Amino acid sequence: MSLDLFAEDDLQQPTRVERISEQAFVLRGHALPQVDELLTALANILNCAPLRQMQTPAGFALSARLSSCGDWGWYTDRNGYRYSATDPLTAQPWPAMPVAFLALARAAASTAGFEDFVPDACLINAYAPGAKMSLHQDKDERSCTAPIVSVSLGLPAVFQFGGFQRNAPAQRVSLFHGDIVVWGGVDRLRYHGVLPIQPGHHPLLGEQRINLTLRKAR
Ligand code: MD6
Ligand code: FE
Repeated sequence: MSLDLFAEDDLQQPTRVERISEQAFVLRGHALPQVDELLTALANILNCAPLRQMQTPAGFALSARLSSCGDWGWYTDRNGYRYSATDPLTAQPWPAMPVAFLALARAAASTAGFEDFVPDACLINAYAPGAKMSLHQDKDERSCTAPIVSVSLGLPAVFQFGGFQRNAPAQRVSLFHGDIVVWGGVDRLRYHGVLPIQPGHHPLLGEQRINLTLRKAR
């Protein structure tokens, strides 16, 4: 399904909302009006909580580099996966969630039919060409009623959106700079991932893709 909407502050450019499942949507270009603000806030966050390579409990390195902001940050190392209130790398609290992130996430969630979304965690993934995210479920959050809002910036990606078991067939959805994926409700626990990022150069972000996923962790 694809319909044209005219958002209030997007300079009258049509922005498409694509439904990829019952309660999962791709909001094409919905982050574009806020990109400058998002990138300024992001640079400040990464100054305090740098991107870093993380390890799975089994000892495999994630190919994307990660950081977080908000009350809770997501972390994985040999001791397991968890949300923590402090950054293990710096022993400091994670940087605060920027108002621009909160406002964008709230608006996107509402467009997708999830009212009053107040994320308390934002996971930041940075992909260099070749980096990927294997199929996984987001199930470390305490509440499964809140949606997840995922903002794509920089190089494009092919997003895999699967079923409720890892081996179920997965749709492939191309995501571009400024696109937002929102999902929740009956689709909240679907397996999903990102195929290896293709080499390329993005005018604002260079040779990388940044993904922000905003969640309610607690
Ligand atoms: C990514 N995203 O797009 C990885 N998780 O880089 C995710 O793992 C993800 O995009 C939950 C909801 C939306 C997502
Ligand atoms: Fe995920």
